[in-house]
Amino acid sequence: MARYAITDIHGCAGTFKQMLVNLHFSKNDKLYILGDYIDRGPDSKGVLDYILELQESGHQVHCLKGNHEEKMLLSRHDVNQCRNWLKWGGAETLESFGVEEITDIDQKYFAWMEALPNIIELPDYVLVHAGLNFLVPDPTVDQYAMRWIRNWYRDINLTWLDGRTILHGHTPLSEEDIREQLKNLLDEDNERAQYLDLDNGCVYEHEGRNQLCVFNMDTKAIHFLENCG
Ligand SMILES: [Mn+2]
Repeated sequence: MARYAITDIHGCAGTFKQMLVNLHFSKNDKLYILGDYIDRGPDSKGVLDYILELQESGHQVHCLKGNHEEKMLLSRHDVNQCRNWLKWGGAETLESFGVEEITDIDQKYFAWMEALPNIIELPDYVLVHAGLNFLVPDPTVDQYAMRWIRNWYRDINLTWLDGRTILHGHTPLSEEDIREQLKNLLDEDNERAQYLDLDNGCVYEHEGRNQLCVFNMDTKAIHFLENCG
């Protein structure tokens, strides 16, 4: 049994599926996905369908809500939100569903997204999409920050964290920067480095990005898979 974390798939269904093949992902394993399943990439519908299929067949896939899911949910009833969402990669999402209007998408996808939590707390990990607002005494109160916050590492409250590690996505990093964060995380003398950003910008065709990153939460090994969609 293994526990894995990945994030920010952004419509890269082919890469996501290949990743699970490479992991030999089975019903004995757990997969945590930290949000942003959709937008920008070529097959957002394919990503959602695959996750739903895995969950329905009894695989342990636990999903968080990302800011892109929030934006899509808001776009159903708000013209201005929808205009922004289309520019943020929502147009590609509509295309993957083969529809022109967001209201033509099957309700089951919205119901699934609406039910997603913003945080999963485990004995050894805290999982969020973007990060935590440590400027308030209890960071679990600020649910908005969990989906949107950036540049929050300096504020981490180690007392609240209580020895756990924060895994998140949302801010794309190069492979080199992710490996550096992991090195700091594993360095016992570096007690403030209790975080790991797993977003390697799978959907972005930049040097050092364009890969899906998976973290084994038990062995603490990290693997990168080049976008193959
Ligand atoms: Mn995001």
